[in-house]
Amino acid sequence: MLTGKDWWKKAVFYQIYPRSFMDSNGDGIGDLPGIIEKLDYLNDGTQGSLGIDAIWFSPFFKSPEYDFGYDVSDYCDIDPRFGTLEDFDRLVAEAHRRGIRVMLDLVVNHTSHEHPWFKESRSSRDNPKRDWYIWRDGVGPRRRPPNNWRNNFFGPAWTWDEATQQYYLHSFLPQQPDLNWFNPEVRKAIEGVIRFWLERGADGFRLDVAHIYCKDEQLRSNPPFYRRPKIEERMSPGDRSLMMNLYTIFGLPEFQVKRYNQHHPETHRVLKRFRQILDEYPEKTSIGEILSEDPQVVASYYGNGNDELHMNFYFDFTHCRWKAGAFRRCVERWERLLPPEAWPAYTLSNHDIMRAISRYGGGEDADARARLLAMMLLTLRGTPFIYYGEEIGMKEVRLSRRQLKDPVGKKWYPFYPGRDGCRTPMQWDSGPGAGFTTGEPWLPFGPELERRNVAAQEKDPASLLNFYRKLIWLRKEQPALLEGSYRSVVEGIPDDCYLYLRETEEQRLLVALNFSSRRRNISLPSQLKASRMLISTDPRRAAGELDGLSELGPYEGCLISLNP
Ligand code: TEU
Ligand code: CA
Repeated sequence: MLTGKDWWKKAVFYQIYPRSFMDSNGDGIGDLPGIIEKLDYLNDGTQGSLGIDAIWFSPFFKSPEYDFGYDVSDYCDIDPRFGTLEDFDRLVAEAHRRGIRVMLDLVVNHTSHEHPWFKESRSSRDNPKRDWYIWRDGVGPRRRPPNNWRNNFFGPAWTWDEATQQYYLHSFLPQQPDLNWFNPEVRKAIEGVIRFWLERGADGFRLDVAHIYCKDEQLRSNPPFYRRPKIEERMSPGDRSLMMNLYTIFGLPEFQVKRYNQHHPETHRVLKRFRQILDEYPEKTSIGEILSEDPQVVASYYGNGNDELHMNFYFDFTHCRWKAGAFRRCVERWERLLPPEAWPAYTLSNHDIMRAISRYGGGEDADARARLLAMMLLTLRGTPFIYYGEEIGMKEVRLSRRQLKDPVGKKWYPFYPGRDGCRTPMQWDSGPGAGFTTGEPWLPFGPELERRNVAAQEKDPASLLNFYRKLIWLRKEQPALLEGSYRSVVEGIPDDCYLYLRETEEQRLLVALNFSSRRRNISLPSQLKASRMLISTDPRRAAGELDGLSELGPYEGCLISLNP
């Protein structure tokens, strides 16, 4: 097990979506006993396993599942679909025994509408828990919503409650009422939740939408999107009034600048308090889901680098074009913006977005591209997060309207198919239940099941799975990958290649990535002498001594040791 207060800086994380990892009882839904069965696959201490060091579990707490666990009705219990608290204890013990740390998903911007807190809160206007949520009167004779805020899925952020004749706020579904983070009792209650799991063996938390806990206390309406300074600057006065008219005539309220319902300064105070709590226990960590187009804003959630969140997801890869320069600029920007002691965290996919392998077309080149992305993810300066199934090249699954489960997809289909396509069950083998279930899986399996499954890829030394395994185990032995500096190399490098150095005093490594489908000549600056190939994405290129590096094959990525 990685130990020490900074263990998470050296770790490779793996995200499990519990509904879809392994079903132990044939109901078609993954569960905790199922996950325990598969821990050896993740890390059994040998190079025959994936070798990851920590798991982030999407929520498995009690939930009516309007948003599949992101609507929690009891923070301190396991949903019976997934198991029991005893199963959880066993999961922690079995994971720790294998050196795997356990990260839980803390979903506390909102609760489920079935949470006892909300049930009390909505029971009457003078209930002591009324103020735990955000309740407001309707405005004017027609009792319109208190402001124009929209929720993040579809429609208004306010729902009218007949019984007590007020609106309540929800940044997601009406079944996900927002907690009032200005109420000290709410803060206390969530502190209790955090301590409950830390004491039960959790090693830390992923913080769901941690950038929206606190909202404008005056509940001011958001400006329409054309009020964004950048867009507005570019508009002529005529266009501006046209926009204004369109906006009022057609009411395009979805298009607004979220000025007043996110990134409130008070949220930083809440998160700093979380950090203090985590710091009371040894070796705990956190990672924030902070959504902003502006990386500077995301960076601010690190505080001074040591007093707020340990890590924040950097999501720029999830919408980066397939261009070497685009990826390089993403990384350089993040490296530049982070406070000196802040530690980056990179990810390609998660349970909300299209799988990376399918994002770039998914055709014939998809597998070669997936290998290249894997090499980048696992060699950058920072902690990599792998999404379950990524290591076997599971693809985004196209679903018909009838197959959809995610409310977001059901609402927007066919314009946006929702998030089910990236949440399909893990493919363990090519049998009828894909080794995932003996029953009917809750979502169908993906295309090319014969190839994209664990059993088939274990047998093939050239498989994506075996590439991940080699790279992850190799990473553990390279000080420059674990704690070295990062520096791009651009001189003499073709535009469609991305090269960088990872260096410590004892070791110098070069990562060379060719994003093009053609062979590329490389002329390294004279002071960089490639001396040893550690691993290439191309299984035909052997590891071993090198006398320089002069070319990269199509989509080839190489990890190379340099002469000191
Ligand atoms: O997601 C936050 C979020 O706003 C988006 O990623 C959202 O899921 C996407 O825009 C949908 O179109 C987090 C969780 O990761 C997500 O699964 C939850 O549904 C959401 O919070 C609410 O808890
Ligand atoms: Ca099950």
